[in-house]
Amino acid sequence: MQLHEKIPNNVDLAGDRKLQRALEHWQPSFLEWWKQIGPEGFQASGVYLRTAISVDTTGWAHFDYVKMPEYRWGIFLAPAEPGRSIGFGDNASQTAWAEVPGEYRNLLRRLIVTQADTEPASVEQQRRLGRTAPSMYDLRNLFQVNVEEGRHLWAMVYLLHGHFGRDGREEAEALLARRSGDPDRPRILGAFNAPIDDWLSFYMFTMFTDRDGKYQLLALAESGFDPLARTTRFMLTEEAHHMFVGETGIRRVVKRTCELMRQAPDGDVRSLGGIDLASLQKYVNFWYSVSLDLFGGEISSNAAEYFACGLKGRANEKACEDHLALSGSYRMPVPEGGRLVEKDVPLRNAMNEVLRDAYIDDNQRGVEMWNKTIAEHGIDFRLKLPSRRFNRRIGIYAGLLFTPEGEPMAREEFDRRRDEWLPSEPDRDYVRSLMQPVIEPGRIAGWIAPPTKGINGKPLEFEYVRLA
Ligand code: BYC
Ligand code: FE
Ligand code: FE
Repeated sequence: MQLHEKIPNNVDLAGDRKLQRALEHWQPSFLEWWKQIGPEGFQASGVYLRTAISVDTTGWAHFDYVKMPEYRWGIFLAPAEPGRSIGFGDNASQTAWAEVPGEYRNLLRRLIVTQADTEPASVEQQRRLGRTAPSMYDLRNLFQVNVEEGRHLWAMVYLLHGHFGRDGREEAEALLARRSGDPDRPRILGAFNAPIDDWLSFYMFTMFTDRDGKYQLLALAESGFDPLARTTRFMLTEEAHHMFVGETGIRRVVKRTCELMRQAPDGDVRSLGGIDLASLQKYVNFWYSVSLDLFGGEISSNAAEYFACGLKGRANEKACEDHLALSGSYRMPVPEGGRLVEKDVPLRNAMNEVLRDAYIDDNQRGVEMWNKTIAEHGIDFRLKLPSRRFNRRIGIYAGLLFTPEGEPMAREEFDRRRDEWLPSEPDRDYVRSLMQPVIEPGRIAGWIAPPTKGINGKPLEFEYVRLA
């Protein structure tokens, strides 16, 4: 463990002078990017942050006040498993690769660059949220997520510099040059170009979009390219907190809404400054569907190739029975002439869909927690995940129209009912109107309930951010 170097790491960076120099050269560009396009304001404030200092499952995190630009972004790989072999695909049982196999170089680079690109993109998307935080606790969580996404970028840039030579260095530069939402040089994947300028969207993003991160990282943690498997395995430990922020954030909004519903004589929570459950459902519909798109097409030769080569597996591949996936198939409803027809797709080509299934189940569990809160207040309303076909832009359902229940429908009816299902401009304006900063320690905005506990055993009134 080399914690006190310029770039903290557990990969013996000092033993590879060339790589160390390359990364130390990239570091100022990263910092320049962070200052330019990272969190707006608060850069001189002390934030009570968690910093990764080891990869032990216990005690890997250290909490203290840090100014964000001084955060110790480090490179940490999960410990090597001696004798690890590739767990799936045509190369199954071969020894896992410590170096990039020449024939897979382009495929691997593409996977790593795509993963890498999402990390700075999310920081850019969230950069203005600090100004409207509903509490100091939430403000701190936002910055925690932001610095860790920065570290995830470091994790991928380490792979690019360490294993892809000059191309890798160029890709690492390009990662700092693309910009979320920029029409000329956008981020690679759709959802990472949508602005996140209200806190409800932030919780939805950390619930649904960071969870795509979890499943993509689980699939990459199975990779035959061992450095990728090890780095993503450690990233997953940080990811859990991001999804916690989203899931509990929405749960707190739900709770507050329910309290207000019982206070408002006619149940109109907007008159009391709350977010109505119908609007929450629309935000769920939007963020869930754009996040489903991140899994790629239902029928994908790219996915088949990644699996065949042993580059990207299924989440928890070890629990699967057949690691070759050559004989199985996956039955899915495929649009044909305005109808849905059940088709059997060769399993390898359906790997994106297999991963999406695991993701959907995981989300369902979260929705049930929110519904428990609603039920506890005696309110007859349940939040639902819409059909996976609803509002899609990628894959076989893209460009077609479906109800939230997944039934095909005509354009005219969809247009008429759109605002029942997706946030309308007035809905967004209303939610934005609630975004007034509340950052005195211990205080909380009126549209969200306080968290049930603080960070790292600290009380809610703790000064999580020392404003400068
Ligand atoms: N937007 O065969 P197809 C995270 C492209 S999130 C735009 O259907 P494939 C995080 C695709 O590139 C996790 N384009 O899909 C979360 C292809 O282009 P070409 C990020 C898209 O390749 C929160 C074409 O459409 N990690 O960590 O099997 C905060 C047809 O492709 C999209 C990864 O994504 C889209 N949504 O699957 C911070 C893991 N989807 O070849 C961080 C690495 C597809 O025609 N990436 N396309 O030019 C992958 O595994 C795959 O690239 C994908 C796409 C699953 C994304
Ligand atoms: Fe990340
Ligand atoms: Fe994340």
